[in-house]
Parts: sequence; C-alpha cells; structure tokens
Amino acid sequence: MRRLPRPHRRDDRRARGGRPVTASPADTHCPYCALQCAMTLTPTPADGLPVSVEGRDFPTNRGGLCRKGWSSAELLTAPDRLVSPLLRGADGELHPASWDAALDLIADRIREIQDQSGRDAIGVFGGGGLTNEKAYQLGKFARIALRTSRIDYNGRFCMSSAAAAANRAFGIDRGLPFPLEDLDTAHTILMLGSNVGDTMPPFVSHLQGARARGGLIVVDPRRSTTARLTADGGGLHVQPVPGSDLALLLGLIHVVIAEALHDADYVTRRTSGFEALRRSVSMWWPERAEQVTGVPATDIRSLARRLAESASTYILTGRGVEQHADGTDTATAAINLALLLGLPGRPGSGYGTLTGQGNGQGGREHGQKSDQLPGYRRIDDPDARAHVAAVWGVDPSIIPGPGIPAVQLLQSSGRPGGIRALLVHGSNVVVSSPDVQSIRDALGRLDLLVVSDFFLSETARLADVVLPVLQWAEEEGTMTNLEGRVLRRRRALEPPAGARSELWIMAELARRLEAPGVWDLDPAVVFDELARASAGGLADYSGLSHALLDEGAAAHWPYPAGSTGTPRLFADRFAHADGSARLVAVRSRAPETPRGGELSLITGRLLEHYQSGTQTRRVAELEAAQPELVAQLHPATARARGLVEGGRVRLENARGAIEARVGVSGDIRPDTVFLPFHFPDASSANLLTSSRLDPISSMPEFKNAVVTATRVP
Ligand SMILES: Nc1nc2c(c(=O)[nH]1)N[C@H]1C(S)=C(S)[C@@H](COP(=O)(O)OP(=O)(O)OC[C@H]3O[C@@H](n4cnc5c(=O)[nH]c(N)nc54)[C@H](O)[C@@H]3O)O[C@H]1N2
Ligand SMILES: Nc1nc2c(c(=O)[nH]1)N[C@H]1C(S)=C(S)[C@@H](COP(=O)(O)OP(=O)(O)OC[C@H]3O[C@@H](n4cnc5c(=O)[nH]c(N)nc54)[C@H](O)[C@@H]3O)O[C@H]1N2
Ligand code: SF4
Ligand SMILES: [Mo]
Repeated sequence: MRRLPRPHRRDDRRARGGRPVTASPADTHCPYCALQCAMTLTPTPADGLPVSVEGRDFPTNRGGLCRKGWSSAELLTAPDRLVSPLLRGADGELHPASWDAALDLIADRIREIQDQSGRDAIGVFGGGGLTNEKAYQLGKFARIALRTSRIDYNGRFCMSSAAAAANRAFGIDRGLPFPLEDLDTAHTILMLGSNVGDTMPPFVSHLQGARARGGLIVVDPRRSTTARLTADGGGLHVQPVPGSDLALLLGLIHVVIAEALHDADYVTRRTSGFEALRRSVSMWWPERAEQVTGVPATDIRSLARRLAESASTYILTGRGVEQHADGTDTATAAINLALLLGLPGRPGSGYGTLTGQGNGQGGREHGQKSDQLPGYRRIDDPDARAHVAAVWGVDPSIIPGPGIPAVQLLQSSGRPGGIRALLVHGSNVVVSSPDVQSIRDALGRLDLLVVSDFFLSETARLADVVLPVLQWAEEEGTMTNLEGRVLRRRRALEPPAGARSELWIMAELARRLEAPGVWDLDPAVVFDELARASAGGLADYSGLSHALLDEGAAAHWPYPAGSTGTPRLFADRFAHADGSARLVAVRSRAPETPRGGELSLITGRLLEHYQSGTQTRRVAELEAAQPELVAQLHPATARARGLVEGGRVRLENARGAIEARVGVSGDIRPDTVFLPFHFPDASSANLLTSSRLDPISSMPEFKNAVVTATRVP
C-alpha cells in the first residue's frame, strides 16, 4: 500500500476541492460557534482562496465577525484536507483505501463484534457541530441500524448542566428563551462565568446598552476580556474563588429573601417550591458566603439590591459556572435567583445560558443524546417511542432504551460490558475529554475506532478507519443558534472528489447492515423527516422546511405546523404540565481547594482558537497569534516560584503533568492558574482535569482541578 500523501502545495489545492458551485454569492453562517454569525461567501476565481468571506447584516452579529470567522475561508483549501478513506495497515500506519473497502470493513467488523458481544458493544459519539440533519440521522442510525443504546456526544461536555437545570426548573431547555437583541435595552446584565468578549466577540454589541448604563456585572476568577468591559462607568467585576459560584448565588438569594427584595406576586403566581428554597438558604448569610467565595459580604448585599432594583435585568450563565461537579445545581441557583426576581418571561428581563458549539442547541434536540429521541423527547417515554418509531417505519420495540453519558461511554471501551467499537462524528475526544490520558488509554482498548472528519484530528490519528467528510461550505443543512433560531447552512463549493457526506456514509452502512428505514441523501428531505419526528415534542420543528427557511424569516422553535415560531418563551406559562416553574433547593458542596503551595486550575478559551484546534490550528494567522500553550499566572504567584514571563512552568497533579510557557498577568487571582484547552498531545490541559462528574448532568469538572506549579530549568 502507498504511504500517506505528503501535504500539498497551494497549486495542488484545486484537486482538494474548493471550486465554487455557482458564480453567485452564497448567504450562510460561520463554521464555528453558536452565535452562528451571518456571512456571505463570494467566489473569487483569481485569488488563492476560492471564496471571500464577508460579514452579513443579521440581528445577532450585525455584520460583525470575529477573527476566526474572517479567516474561515482558509479552511476550505487546507493542504492536508482528507480526500480519501484511510485504513490502518499491517504496518500500523494509515493508508488510502477505496470507499467500498472502508465501508465493507466497518460493516463486517460491526456484525462480527455484535454477534460476539451484543448490540451495545458498538458506541457512537456525535458532536454539537453537526447540522440538525446529521445529528438527527446519527441518532436514528445508532438506534435502528446499529440498534445500540450506546450513543452520546460532546454536548455532554458543554451544555449538559445548563440543560438539566433548565429542564427541571422550566420544563424545557432552550439556551436563550428570547432573541439576543432583547439584551440591547437591558439596564443590568449579570454574566456568570461567560467570556463572550473572546468566545463570541460580536455578542459584545448586545452588552453595550447595559455597559453604558453601568449595569454590566461579570463574575469570573479572571479579569477576562468581558470582565474588562465593566471597568468604565459603574460596571462590576466580581472575582470569586474558582468553583465557589454556588455559594455566591446562595448568598445572593439569602439577601433577596431576607430583605424581601423578591417579586412576591410573581413567585406566588408563577412558581412552586418557595418555602423549601427559603429554608435552604437561611444559613447562607453573606458573611458565610464571603468565607467561601472571598467576595466581601457588603458587595454581595449591594449586588443583590442592584439586581432587584433594576427595571430590566438579565442573568446569563456560561461554562465557567457550569463545568463543575455541581454545575447543574449552580445553574439551578442562578435560575432560582432569576425566578425570585420575576425575570423569566417578563418583557425586558430574563434568564439564559449561552450555548457554545455551532449547533450546540440543535445538537441536543434531535436524538444524539443517550436518553433522547428527536423533538427533545425522552427515550423511555412509551408515547415518544411509538411516535418516532412510526416516522422511522419500525416497531417501537426495536428502539433501544437509554444509553450512558459521554465520559462513562468512552471509559467503557474494551471493558466487560462496555463498547468494543466506536464511531466518532464531530469530536476530537483525545484532546477535549477530561482526564484525557484515561480516555486515550480507553480508545487504545477498542477493537475498532472509526473517525469521520475532514482533517486528521488527533483522534483520527488513532483510528483504524478514517472517513473523509464534507465541511461547512460544501454542504446544505440547518443549524440552530444560541437563541433557538433555525438557520440555513448553504453549499458554496464543490467538495474534494474523495470526500462524502455523512448522510451518504450512514445510508451506505445502513444498507450493508440491512437496516430498516429510509436513509435519504438529500438534507432537505432528511429535514422534513426530522420535522415530522419532532412534531408534538418540546423542540417542535414541524412547521419548518428548507424552503421556508430560505425565505429568511426568523424561525425560533417551538415552530409547530401552522405557527410562526416562538421568539420568546415563558410569557404566560412554563413548560411543566401545571405551567409553573420550579424553585429547586440546592446545597453547596465544597469544591476541591488548593492547599499549601497548590493552585486552582481553571481552563477555557482564547479568541483565536476553536475547541481542540483541529480547524483553527490550520489557519495560518490564528496559529501565528497563539502558537503554543501559555499558562496565565499572577505576578506574586510567579515570583514565589521563580517563574518569569516567557519562561517555562511545569503543572502537575495526580493525573498528569504538562509544561507550558509562563504568561504573567495581574488579571488572575494569585491562587489560580488558567490554561486554554486548545492544544493537543503533551500540551493538552485535559491531562490535568478531573473526570469527576456532576451527578445529575454527567458534566465533567473541566473548571476545577488542583495543581502544583514549578519552574522548568
Ligand atoms: N474563541 C473561541 N470561542 C468559542 C469556543 C472556542 O473554543 N474558542 N467554543 C465555543 C463553545 S463550544 C463554548 S461552550 C463557548 C464557551 O464560552 P465561555 O463560557 O465564554 O468560555 P470559557 O472560556 O470556557 O469560560 C468562560 C470563563 O469562565 C471562567 N471560569 C473558569 N472557572 C470559573 C469558575 O469557577 N467560576 C466562574 N464564575 N468563572 C469561571 C474562565 O476564566 C473564563 O473566562 O465558547 C464558544 N466560542
Ligand atoms: N479543559 C477543558 N476541556 C473542555 C472544555 C473546557 O472548557 N475545558 N470545553 C468542553 C466543551 S464546552 C466542548 S463543546 C468540547 C469540544 O471539544 P471537541 O468535541 O473535541 O470539539 P472540536 O474541537 O470542535 O472537535 C470537532 C471535530 O470534528 C470535526 N468536525 C467539525 N464539523 C464536523 C462535521 O460536521 N462532521 C464531522 N464528522 N466532523 C466534524 C472537526 O474537524 C474536529 O476535529 O470540549 C470540552 N473540553
Ligand atoms: S463569534 Fe463565533 S460565529 Fe461569529 S465569527 Fe466568531 S466564531 Fe464565527
Ligand atoms: Mo462547548
């Protein structure tokens, strides 16, 4: 067999695809985050790149794009784009192979493994970057082609705590239950653990109103780009001990109730559970919250009053407060505070969480979650099973029951009763999973690892079979943005000859596995099926179609047939059967805290890189801006350890050790170190993070580890 082709030069790029489909511009959205900024791709036949990217006026981004969006066309001609299936040969290397050889091998191995070890021996791992059509088809493929319960996805690492909290409080989980523009007129916005200044830069335009009124409040152990926006004109940056947000919120709720600042009428009319909540916070006087959080009691009191007195208040959460072993309870406490103040459903006020991945919202609605069927239905609900089985043309009894969440799924690899094969679509788990060495070891125990990607990600490097798929501007589909608004992704370019759509891959495998059901290749037809499967569910898309979305009207779900969608939820009722929201009493558990010379490790994002970096590390200007792992440390912390700017530091705990460049900054607490998780291999921050899970959402603890920091001579 031939060796892997060497990376091509720019002249070879034409062979790697990148030919515009038509001469006219295509209106689409960014390949990256959940803001899904609107952009236009215009063919540029003479230039080195096949299209030019321009921001397009849209209510969310108002023509703006961040640096990642502007430079995204470079992804389309990346010289090391995958253009052929790869199979691991007897020599241990990956070699190009035909599609038939690759798909036959996968189907044969799946059959063999399932004959020996049962249907659940095959696992599927999806992603929040997949279009709605692909996410839907992947859930269906797992349930009726593989007939495995073992499917979950990377949204478990992302939105699971916020989703669990919203489901139990409101009975529904739509990240923002209002359009983003509603924030423009807010007097006060409390942002808990979200750094949109780096993670969704055009979002900042929606904060300017509150900022100008001195009402922007950011809670973050770092003075992040977003926290800096509070500096002028009366805004506030609260810089608590990492992992102590729940105690802070309990303190705020204590003050609200003790000083009768809550909206008693709203609480009576629209919620249940007030008495239990009141009792649960009675001991959380601000002085106690101060001991845990380091935030002065006087500040907690004045913040509670400020939130209550403001005529228009929004509370927003991000991963900073959610990616903890108590993330669901912390998000729940933020919702409790919002409900006490009467915010959800009141015009000009609200609560929301900021969805992260491009289709992080849609990705959690159509059935790639282990306990879920399309329409955000529960897989253990007999009515839901019957409805979806009818759409799929199968008997409900063949649909498996609930599977297991992401971390447990990956860790079960090669273990008794666990999975023996794994199909990955849209995640780079050997960089982005918690306690990542344990996940690398787990994947090594598999009999078969199949990775579909358009680049040879670090996970694809470990695969037995790599399948080259289409990327963003080469496919049609839909994405659901952070406001629950369904958007059209449009094809602007011909894909490289060797790449295939994931709908085609699933259809081909389903045929080889003699699966029941229809496996259409046209995303518009798959969308119509998704819409039927979602009808009557919480996330109802039944009134939508590609044709209707092409007309450009705003389309927020629920969008049942005959309706015009739902930009704002909760005006009259919540989604629980009785129409009221639940105040859920939660307790604070002590986070893991540093002792002696140890530091709290928090992890997160830089503007220039996206997630595990598979895409952005291939864009020259982004790579040049952030070429390597830098640990952010306070000057006093650095001094005490003999660390200097630009020198090297070793960070270590029981799970692993990594080395990073030292970045000295007064923006971080002296007891804390920050690492971005965008870098692979020995520079993965996740070598240090813990796979301790939130008991409700199974969210891992990405933002709470303890490490030692020493100078590398
Ligand atoms: N540039 C860029 N943008 C992205 C992404 C990307 O990879 N790169 N990914 C997208 C995705 S999938 C997501 S989920 C979003 C995430 O968007 P964000 O939630 O904004 O991103 P993070 O950087 O993970 O975390 C936000 C902040 O949480 C703070 N933090 C850490 N620990 C704590 C804590 O204990 N308490 C509090 N209050 N704050 C804490 C960090 O210091 C950080 O500034 O971004 C999306 N946008
Ligand atoms: N320490 C730490 N770890 C974290 C986090 C953190 O804050 N700290 N954040 C977590 C969060 S919020 C998230 S969302 C995860 C994200 O982490 P990952 O799940 O690893 O996300 P990506 O890096 O976007 O990986 C997506 C992969 O799929 C490919 N891809 C993109 N689109 C498609 C597609 O349509 N089909 C297919 N087949 N492949 C595609 C990309 O090229 C890339 O290789 O990381 C989590 N890990
Ligand atoms: S903010 Fe997100 S969607 Fe907008 S251009 Fe940047 S990466 Fe793309
Ligand atoms: Mo995420």
